[in-house]
Amino acid sequence: MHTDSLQLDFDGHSPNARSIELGREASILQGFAQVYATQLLDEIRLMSAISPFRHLVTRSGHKMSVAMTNCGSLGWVSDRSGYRYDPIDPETGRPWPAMPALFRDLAASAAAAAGFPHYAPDACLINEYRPGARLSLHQDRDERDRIAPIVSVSLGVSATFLWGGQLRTDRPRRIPVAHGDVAVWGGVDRMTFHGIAELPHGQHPLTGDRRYNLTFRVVR
Ligand code: MD3
Ligand code: FE
Repeated sequence: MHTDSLQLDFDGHSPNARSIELGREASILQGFAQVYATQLLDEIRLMSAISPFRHLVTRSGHKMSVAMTNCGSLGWVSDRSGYRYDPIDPETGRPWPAMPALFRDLAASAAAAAGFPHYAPDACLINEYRPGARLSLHQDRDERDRIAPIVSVSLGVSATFLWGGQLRTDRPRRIPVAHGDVAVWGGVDRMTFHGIAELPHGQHPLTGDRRYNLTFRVVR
């Protein structure tokens, strides 16, 4: 799609949505999720009452500054033994909350709008950023399927997305991501190094000083 300066309506989703291309199979659909934001945040609140946000520890013993929880049949977790997808929340001993229909439908329609039809994620990682929280450059490589896209939904305070290359040493581009933006990365761009710069102090009417990010994945 070459829609940089085009006004799109994405099947009536969001009248103000525009698409920015980052790579051949990577794009940001600006504002795509904006009309669903209140409902998405309500769902996050309900789910985090079942499986609370927590600061995971990496294999090296470093506590992550981003707090995380999951929904769907699998959830991403990290501890001293490494990273994995687990059907059980290790904190509660219970399955993760089910993925809400709104989440599934939004992820599938964003993927379709970006050129990936029939998207059916089995995991959704939910990240919570407070001021100062960051995610250093990494690849998402714990999923069996390394072609199916990852769909990411940004909510609340704006952040700077770091878009690297195929090597950790490639200098990243800095791309602002705002409330309601949806990013879709698949195919040749799926293994790109990426991260989030330290969240600045800011305020959003729906989230206060926080940013939330949903990342949908096809794990199995
Ligand atoms: C580009 N989250 O949870 S999502 C993560 O905003 C993660 O919380 C960030 O990276 C966040 O793993 C960024 C955007 C994203 C996700 C996966 C990608 C970008 C990607 C995979 C390949 C290339
Ligand atoms: Fe990632």
